[in-house]
Amino acid sequence: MAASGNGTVTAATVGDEHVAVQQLQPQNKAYERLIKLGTFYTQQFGLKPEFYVRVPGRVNIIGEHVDYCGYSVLPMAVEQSIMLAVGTDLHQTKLELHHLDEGKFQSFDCDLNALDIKLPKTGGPAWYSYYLCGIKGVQEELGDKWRPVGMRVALCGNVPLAAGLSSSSALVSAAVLATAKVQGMRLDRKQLASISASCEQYIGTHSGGMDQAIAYLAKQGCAQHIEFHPKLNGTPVTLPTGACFVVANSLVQKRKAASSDYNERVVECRLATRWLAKSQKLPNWRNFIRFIDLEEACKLDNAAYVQLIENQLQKSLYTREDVCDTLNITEQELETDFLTPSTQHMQQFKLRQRALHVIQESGRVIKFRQICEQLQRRTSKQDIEQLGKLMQQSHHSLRELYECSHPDLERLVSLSARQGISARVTGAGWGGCIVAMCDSAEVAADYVSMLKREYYAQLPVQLLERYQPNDFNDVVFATTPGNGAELFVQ
Ligand code: NG1
Ligand code: MG
Repeated sequence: MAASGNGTVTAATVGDEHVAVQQLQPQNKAYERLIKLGTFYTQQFGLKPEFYVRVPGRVNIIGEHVDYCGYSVLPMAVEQSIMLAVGTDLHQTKLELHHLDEGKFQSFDCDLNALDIKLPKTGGPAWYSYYLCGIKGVQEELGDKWRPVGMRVALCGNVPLAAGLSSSSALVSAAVLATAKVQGMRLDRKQLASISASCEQYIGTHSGGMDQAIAYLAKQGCAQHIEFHPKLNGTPVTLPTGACFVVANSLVQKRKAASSDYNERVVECRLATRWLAKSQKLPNWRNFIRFIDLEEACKLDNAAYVQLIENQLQKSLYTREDVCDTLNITEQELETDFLTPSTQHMQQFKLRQRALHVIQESGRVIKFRQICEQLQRRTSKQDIEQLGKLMQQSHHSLRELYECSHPDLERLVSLSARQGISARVTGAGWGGCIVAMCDSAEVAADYVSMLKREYYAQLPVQLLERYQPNDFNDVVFATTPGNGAELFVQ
């Protein structure tokens, strides 16, 4: 049920074009956590919250490191989420943030007239910076129409941090939704997703829009094929009947915003695109930085694109000099036009490997979706095996060509393979989680027990102590596709 403008309550489904305001009810999945957060809000501010926001994390089934090149991805929302309890104060312009986990996340406040997202040289941004990104995104979207309004916020989250499950984007997207609501904007899901994707870049990561898109477009029961080009679109994809997806956290944390690995890959993709565009003698080759735009301009199919890369990018390592010579740019131009603040140190570029990964991975996403659609009409064991193969190929490519795996992720993937289960790193990598596909809930249960025994029980004692009481259920779990962003009133 949802409240409409005049206060009456009308039926609404999550996944509508806009985010409907729902009445918070005991049958809502997140009810208990939201009520607990509401109580915390009241303790902090002495008032009741005006509304609640819930934004989920996500697991990407296939299509890794392709979104920033314009290619489509296939994620689903997980149950874990970020939640906000929000109130406003029209008489002032202060933002106040209180995290339920006060020990870990210190309270924060600032004047909304002086928003300042600080990016320290080392250690990565403070937790509340992600919230500030969201506010800044809405402020820029509204331009002259922006009026700062005091916001009191209590928040909590159970998306594992720095684990490739998109805790950062869930927080940014939640901040965008809350701020948009306070500003009285029309809450269009695609528009909010785009604002959230652009403003997360204030954190310094040149990411694509996958996480923010699924945060808003997810629907219970299916994954989403998310396309970014020519415009943002989500198509529900029904996963094979019986298939059960398991997420396993390696417990290796990777704070992307505190390292340059991610942006280095983005830079290499942009340089490779420009290089290939020039090789095709396109008159406007200097305009290309995304693989997908070149594909369109040259009308390349996936196989022809792979061929082009193999012909034009033969070296396994390119130096600054190679790149500058071919692109007719000076080193200074390389630094200002291609290298981001965190990647100024780059001396060598693996253009061939990165390009091959992106183009082949983009092909795997399309195949994965096609097979899922075939499986809707007829179930075939071969098709399911084919999906597993695509996941294995994706992982292999991320390890060998994109170099974003980690020894502990490799251990998880090998243990999976030994049990006949296809698994791959999900999210940006270098740590974080794997996602595995099992044929049935029973197979998944066996698989989870095996990982608990063979991976988690072998962890160093300090870590073991932390997880034993709850049996690792928070770090290795089967997951089903949940809803995207939700807004509640009580
Ligand atoms: P995670 O793993 O959630 O940090 C990142 C990017 C995505 C995408 C994946 C790799 C952000 C906010 N998200 O996700 O856009 O590029 O890596 O596929 O940086
Ligand atoms: Mg993230």
